[in-house]
Amino acid sequence: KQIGVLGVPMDLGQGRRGVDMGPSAMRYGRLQEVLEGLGHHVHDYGDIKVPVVESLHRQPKEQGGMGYLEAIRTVCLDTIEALHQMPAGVFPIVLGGDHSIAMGSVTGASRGERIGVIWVDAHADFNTPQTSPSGNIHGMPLAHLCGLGDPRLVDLSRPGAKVRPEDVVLVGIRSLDTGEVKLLRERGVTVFTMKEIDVQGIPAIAEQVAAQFDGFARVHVSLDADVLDPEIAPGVGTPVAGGLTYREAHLLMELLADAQIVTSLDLVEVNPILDIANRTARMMVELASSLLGKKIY
Ligand code: DIR
Ligand code: MN
Ligand code: MN
Ligand code: MN
Repeated sequence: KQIGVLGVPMDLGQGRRGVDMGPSAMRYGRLQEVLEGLGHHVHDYGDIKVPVVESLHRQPKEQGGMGYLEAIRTVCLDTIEALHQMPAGVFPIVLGGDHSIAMGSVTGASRGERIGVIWVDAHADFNTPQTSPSGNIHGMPLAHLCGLGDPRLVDLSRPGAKVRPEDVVLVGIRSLDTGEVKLLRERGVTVFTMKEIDVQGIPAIAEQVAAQFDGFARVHVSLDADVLDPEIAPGVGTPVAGGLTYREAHLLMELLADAQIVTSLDLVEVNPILDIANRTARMMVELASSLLGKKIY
């Protein structure tokens, strides 16, 4: 494959500093060498410019992270533009940054067409500014991709939803806000919580995901590091106990690779300041290599 790597060092979508260093941490974790070792050709397009928090003036009346909405919007638009610059047929890997970058990455990867989304996360990120208890925009990208919430984040590059809620599958969920539960049910999103993973196992879930996206020209995996158990991925801003094990996470990526449906990937929410010796970034690199076809036999 031809792979295009793009860094989006965004930390405006949430409050814990350091997630802007995620792209560097995954590059230091040898993302490019590992993927080239699998026989892929990798071109790194560098980083999107993201304003530092200290340079922004927040409106005091705007609660929480909503004060950074305009800056996040601009970064997402630049991300879309950068992805559109990649030649068609390139497999984009977008390095976060917090998960608010996915409004840009998924929109850019879709190239204006129908796209399936596999959102692998402890959280659903399906809040709107109205339902969000935190005001953090990294808890809202999937809702905005589905057309819900603030029009300034919904109408990126063109008006309206970029993803149909019935084309979204959540995997690894174990923390939902009340408003999210209601919206997810109303919109008909497919949700595999940790309970379903425990009961059915990863193979049955991977099979259902592959069946749902059979025949799709574009399927995007958005991988939030906090889906992993905090014991193996401590470098995240919002850890939740009881996450995917090393083996479950790899098996999911391997089975998605076997299904040959995935056409783009985000690796987000790695926070090196909270990490132990870059463990979480290296884990994300390993998972990317499993998704991109690593086989030992
Ligand atoms: C919570 C946490 N649902 C919120 N979301 C996180 O702030 O909206 N997403 N941590 O990754
Ligand atoms: Mn200024
Ligand atoms: Mn997330
Ligand atoms: Mn999360």
